[in-house]
Amino acid sequence: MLAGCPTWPQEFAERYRQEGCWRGETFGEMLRERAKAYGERIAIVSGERRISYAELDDRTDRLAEGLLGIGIEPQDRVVVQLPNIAEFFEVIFALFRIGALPVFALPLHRRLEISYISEFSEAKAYIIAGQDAGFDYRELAREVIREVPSLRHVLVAGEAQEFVALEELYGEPREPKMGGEAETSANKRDENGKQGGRRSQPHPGDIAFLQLSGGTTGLPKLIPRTHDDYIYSLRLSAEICGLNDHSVYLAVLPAAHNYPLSSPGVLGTLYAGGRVVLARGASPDEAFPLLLRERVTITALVPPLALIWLDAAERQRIEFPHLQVLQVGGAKFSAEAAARVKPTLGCQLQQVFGMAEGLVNYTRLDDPDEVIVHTQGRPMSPWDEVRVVDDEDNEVPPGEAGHLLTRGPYTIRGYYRAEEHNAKAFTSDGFYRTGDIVRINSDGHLIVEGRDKDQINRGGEKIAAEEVENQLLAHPGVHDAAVVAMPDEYLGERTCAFVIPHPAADTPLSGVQIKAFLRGRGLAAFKIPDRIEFIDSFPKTKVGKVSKKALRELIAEKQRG
Ligand code: J2J
Repeated sequence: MLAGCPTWPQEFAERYRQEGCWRGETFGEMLRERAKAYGERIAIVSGERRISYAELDDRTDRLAEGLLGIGIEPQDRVVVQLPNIAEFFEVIFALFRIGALPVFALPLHRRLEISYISEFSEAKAYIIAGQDAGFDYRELAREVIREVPSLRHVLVAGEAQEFVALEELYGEPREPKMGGEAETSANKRDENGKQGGRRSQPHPGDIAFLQLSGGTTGLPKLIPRTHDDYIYSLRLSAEICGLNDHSVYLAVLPAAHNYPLSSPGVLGTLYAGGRVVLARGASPDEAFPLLLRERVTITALVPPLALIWLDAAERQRIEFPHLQVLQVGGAKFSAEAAARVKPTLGCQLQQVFGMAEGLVNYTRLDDPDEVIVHTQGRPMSPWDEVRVVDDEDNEVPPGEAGHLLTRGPYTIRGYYRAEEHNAKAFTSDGFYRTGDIVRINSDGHLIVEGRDKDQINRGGEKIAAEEVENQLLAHPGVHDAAVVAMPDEYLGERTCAFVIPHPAADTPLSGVQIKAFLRGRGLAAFKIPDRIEFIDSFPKTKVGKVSKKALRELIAEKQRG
């Protein structure tokens, strides 16, 4: 097991196993079994490519062999920053088979994020697309490898320039032996259970990958997920969403996000033997033709995108006869918009309130409209424990709003190598402090009322205020900075930075200059404040802390004009 990953106490692990939550599956074996069961049926559609389960399995083996060949070993960390292309899944399944750990970066991450997570996870390799969505990842890689000595390989899906092309690592296709299983050194086992004669099979209780947290702290936190716990979460998600081998899931959100990866997402669909269609863009222009051509049955959106789709579908008077379920989550979906889904798109809405740390709540497909439109659902597992508490961790009376705490068979017990932070983010008995303010109604459904964490939820994309503040403070002309959410009609929230200029600065600061400075430092564009307000001093709370509440009110008032 990877060091620095708190896991479940033994009694909990035993219970989760006994109750059948953890079935001892691993991702590598899961794909192997699906390939046996579904062979030539299509697993992934990516652009013009249609990849069968057998081919995915085979390419995964061949890539695993290539990765082993360049020295990627069990437990090694590999930063994966790929858009929604088939290679994303070939790469992660190959790493799963080796027992190496993907560290999921978002395509929008830039030098600051990638350098930090590579360094912190001591990653050995960095896997990128050559160029995508107008951005050259090779240029980013050049900067990152200068800063991170542990990175020995940059592998490129596409034109590699001075780096190694991922395609070169795939060994020769193999003819399957009788019985359907191709033998490669990556999956061949010797009599000691070692594969390829050099390593043992990943254990279901091992950490499978590291996921990035939405974050509330100055530096991003990494979430360790095991094969057992993650497969449980996607298996249950697939069940709740009614997935089977005829389901077609359209992935429009970047697959590195927990939501499109596992709720039930791409992995849940593959678990069910269905077909995954990878979209390169989320706009109606790109997604609608795919919905029709591929006869998509289920897809997942964040609220701002759902609004765009609803408007476009109404304008175009278009119908999607095969679409059964539209999932909306990642940020609060207004009841008004929720009520438009069924009449406009002719499919069932499912609200999803989840988190990369674990707990996922769903409205069920057969819930009454009232529940689907007005609540964010209920926990997916009977073993999810949720508590709603006041500031002193005492349970609030039923129906009242409070802080949501949770623990369960797929909710982490701590972040990777973050002992000090874990002591604050988890209770002493292992409940995760979600930072969400919720209320549970009389029939057990959760309603998200707000948030007590220092984070901005920009249309589903999470931004830790402290991380942006630290970057602002690096500017010599900035004396102090406080970052808050401001209401936005379209995204729900955008980011506003209040900045106190340095008294000794000789040239006056401008917002444009500060934004350029942040971009220059390599901060992802979605974290760059949408608005910068200069201020002489911050309003304070009674105990002398910066009052973010007062700042939020100030900017909301200014917006109202
Ligand atoms: C209000 N806030 C929500 C919702 C998430 C499924 C779905 C979403 C995520 C996700 C995920 C919300 N209404 N419906 O991982 O598997 C806010 C909460 C939560 C935070 C988690 C999944 N759905 N949120 O969004 O890790 O504040 O996961 O704590 O990105 O998003 O963010 P993230």
